[in-house]
Amino acid sequence: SEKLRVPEALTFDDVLLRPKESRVEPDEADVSTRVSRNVELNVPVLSAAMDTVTESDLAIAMAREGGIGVLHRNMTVEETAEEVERIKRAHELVIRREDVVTVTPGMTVREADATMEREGVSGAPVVDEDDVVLGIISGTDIRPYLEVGDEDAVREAMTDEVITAGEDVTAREALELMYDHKIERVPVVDAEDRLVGLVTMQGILQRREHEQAARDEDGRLLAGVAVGPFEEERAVAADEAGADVLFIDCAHAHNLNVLESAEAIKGTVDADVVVGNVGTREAAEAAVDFADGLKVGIGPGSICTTRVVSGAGMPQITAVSEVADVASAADVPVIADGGIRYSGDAIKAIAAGADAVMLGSYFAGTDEAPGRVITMNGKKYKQYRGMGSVGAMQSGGGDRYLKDADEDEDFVPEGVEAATPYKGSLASELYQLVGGMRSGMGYVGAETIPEVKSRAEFVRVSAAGQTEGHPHDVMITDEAPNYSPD
Ligand code: RVP
Repeated sequence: SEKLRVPEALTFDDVLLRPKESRVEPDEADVSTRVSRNVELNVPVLSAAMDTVTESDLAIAMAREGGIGVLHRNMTVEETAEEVERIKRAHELVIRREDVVTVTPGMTVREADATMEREGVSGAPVVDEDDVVLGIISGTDIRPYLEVGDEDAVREAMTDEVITAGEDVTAREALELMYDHKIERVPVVDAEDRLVGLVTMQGILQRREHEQAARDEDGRLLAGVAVGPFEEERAVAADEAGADVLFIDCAHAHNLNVLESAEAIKGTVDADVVVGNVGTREAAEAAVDFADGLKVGIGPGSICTTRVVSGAGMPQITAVSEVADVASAADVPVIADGGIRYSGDAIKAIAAGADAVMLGSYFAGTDEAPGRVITMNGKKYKQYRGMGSVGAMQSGGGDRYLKDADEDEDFVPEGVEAATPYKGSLASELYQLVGGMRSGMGYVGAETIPEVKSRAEFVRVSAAGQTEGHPHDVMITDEAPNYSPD
């Protein structure tokens, strides 16, 4: 019958990248990309908005390595704002006034020392009652050279020819001041010499360690936030707290109520708004005019049971390529969300048309993910659960998978609760992921992410070819850092 003349849809294991002529050395490939119309990343990777994956710790680690973390929304709106603020405060060049430890000129040296020791700092600006910077006092470690007694006033013991910087100071200017004057901290002051912040040598060196970091215009780490399609309040709070990208967090965004609300949210915030999830050309067309990015994935997730529970879904390679056809014509970035187990899957998703990839299970076992390490049969694991699982829905995320769920109504879950092997630091996991993607770029001869999208070609893989692609006919004796046989 006509009804059964159906199109084929493919996923990761159905395809491979066709090797092509190349001069691209993997370590020279440029993996920077756009995650949304106005936000750029240095590596094309996002961490999933799930309560066992992304809170501020993991988001900070992601942005330090050049990607972006998307905060989950199983928390109050106030907590969302606080989490965004934590990300934005990490790594700031200028420590903000409220976080700077100061002393007053009338304190004794003993009192000032006690304050500095308690706060764990080795020097502090001295300010008067109007917050005007009068001097700076350094900790006991360098004071023996000066003739200062414990009961002397700070006024007598401080350096009063204090070097300060203006509010628009750059890292380079601050470093020059520090070298020229052999100092380790520079108070930042406004036009009236009032303290507005502090730049420290330690802070600058820390930033240098993370040159790859993904930052906003003010040099702060990027922050992504998931908001429910009808959660305007959370969207506004996250936006005001400084979020760079909001992700409309919905299992089926091709729902007209969801789209209308997402468009309204887009109209009220400064942050970019990525709409998802979608999985078809038609859904992409419905959102592409107002969305700053489209996120693709209907059912591919490792903990997701949407396809078995609802009977609906789209294999991910086909879903990404359908959406990308529409999005690229409108110059809107596409994110492939879910189902990525190996680095090869990630670069296949980009070859199919994505600009970046989002992963959950891959990061859930890292140190920075929420939750503790558990040991079963001598192996270490961390908890990982779908946001549509009973456990996650009971703790607040109910409206993603089940609209209008009554509190005491039974849930119809679309996800499971699971454990995933413990993996160590996020940085080393991400390094393996991006390293494998770079190798793929070498094989297809693409120097940049846009070139992967335009240049890569797929071949179809049979079941025999699929078996051939994994280690076979051997017994693995040592685990590789980027391969485990499920
Ligand atoms: P994976 O990386 O395969 O673990 O997939 C993570 C993705 O799965 C998430 O980004 C989200 O789109 C989806 N997800 C999260 N919870 C559920 C569910 O309970 N069905 N699905």
